[in-house]
Amino acid sequence: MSLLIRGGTVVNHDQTYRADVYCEGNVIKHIGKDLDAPNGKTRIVDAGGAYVMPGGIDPHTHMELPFMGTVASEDFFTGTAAGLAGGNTLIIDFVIPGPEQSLLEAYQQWRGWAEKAAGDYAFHVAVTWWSDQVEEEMGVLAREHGVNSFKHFMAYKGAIMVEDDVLMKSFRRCLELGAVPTVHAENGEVVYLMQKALLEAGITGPEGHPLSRPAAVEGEAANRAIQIAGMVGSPVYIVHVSCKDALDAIARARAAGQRVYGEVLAQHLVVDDSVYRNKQWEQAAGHVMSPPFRPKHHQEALWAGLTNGIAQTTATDHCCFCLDQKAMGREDFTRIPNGTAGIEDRMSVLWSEGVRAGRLTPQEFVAITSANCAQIFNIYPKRGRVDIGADAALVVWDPDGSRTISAKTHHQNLDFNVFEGMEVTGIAATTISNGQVVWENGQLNVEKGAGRYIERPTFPVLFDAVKRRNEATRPTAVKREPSKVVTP
Ligand code: URQ
Ligand code: ZN
Ligand code: ZN
Repeated sequence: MSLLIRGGTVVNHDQTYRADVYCEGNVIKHIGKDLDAPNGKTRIVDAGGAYVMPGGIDPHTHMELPFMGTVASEDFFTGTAAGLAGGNTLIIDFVIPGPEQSLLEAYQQWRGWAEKAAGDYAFHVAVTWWSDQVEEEMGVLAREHGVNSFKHFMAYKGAIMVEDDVLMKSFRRCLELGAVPTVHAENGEVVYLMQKALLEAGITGPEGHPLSRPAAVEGEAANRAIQIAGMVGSPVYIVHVSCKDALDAIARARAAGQRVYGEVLAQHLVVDDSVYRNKQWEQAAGHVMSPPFRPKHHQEALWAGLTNGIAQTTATDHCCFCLDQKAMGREDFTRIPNGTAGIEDRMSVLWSEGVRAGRLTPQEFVAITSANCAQIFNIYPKRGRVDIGADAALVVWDPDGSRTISAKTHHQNLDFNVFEGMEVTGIAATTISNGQVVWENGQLNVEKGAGRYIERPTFPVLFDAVKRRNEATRPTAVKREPSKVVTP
């Protein structure tokens, strides 16, 4: 199958130029002006002056996640398909082993679930406990299965939360393997105590959720993870940074030369904590996710973080629970399954509130929706760039197209949308995945199982250098004369 995208303007994170793009199978073969189709079988896509960008990469999703006593309603087929409708051509989802479950066994479980995917996928693997077996299996996953990132939850006490000792051991192991440790940074102990106090005070509704996990809870944990990574010498990637407190911790570390990355969710950029005071329980509960939506002033800090490079990637933490699932917490907000959706709307929200609003250039848009993530997780320029030899995973982006976001019309398997009613400008006109047109003229043309697992190699060069530096600065014991003190 060959495909020729004509009449578009190629936008990469570092260049913009008018060119046609010719793909054969899943590879971009030629880029240039006025290309001809080599034969009558080539599919022509008329870009009509729109932008031709690398397909979006969402580094944070949870399709069909078993969590808080239920299973997320979005599965790998419907979720990746909804992403394709929004211009997203790769997700990095999470394998989250149960208590003392083998990481490899959990990885095989998730790989099985993902076989139905319509779009491409990769996996971070969560370290939810520690043992010699975990240490060993991290190596197998890194060497043999293309996993170069390991997740750590500092929240969710009594479920998947790990303590500082596991953070340190796992960060050391990541450094050894050349893998990136990532963290959900909230102080799970403090959240647990604040939840208890709120319930005892009779606050059982969704308004209790943000009260139990204020920005300080995230700022402290982000700083702690960063300090531990600093002592180990590993990089660290903070997922869903939602507040200035966490951004400031990242900024301090980056200013000191530490390799720290920050990820911002599209939802946290435009939704604030007033949603939890909605008189309608469903409207408030539908917004329960962690970290929670914050007071509005944090949004400007997050936008600033994306434009000044303190944060590098955007994501959605797409983790869907329908309202009847959210109702599990009707009498107790701590039992409301945490999670919201965003995979279909992230790129339009970022274009509309970022580029159209004058905060981001089109090249910066490509950086934060695709290229930076591809570089951090070591799949650039195969992904994250329109270039010869790169994957034919592209989006023809219509900068002037507009749509109104609604659960009534979205392709996500969820009866709620945190962007409900939002009019966005900037839409995916055509999405190409694995060299096939999978979205055009508002229609999905997807196939169950067409999505591929994308392996992500580890970073030996960079990490070996860090290990050498660690070796060179290893403290040594002071050599002393025999003590003169006579012990009784
Ligand atoms: O914490 C996460 O990232 C998962 C469990 C999704 N839920 C959420 O509220 N963010
Ligand atoms: Zn999280
Ligand atoms: Zn998550």
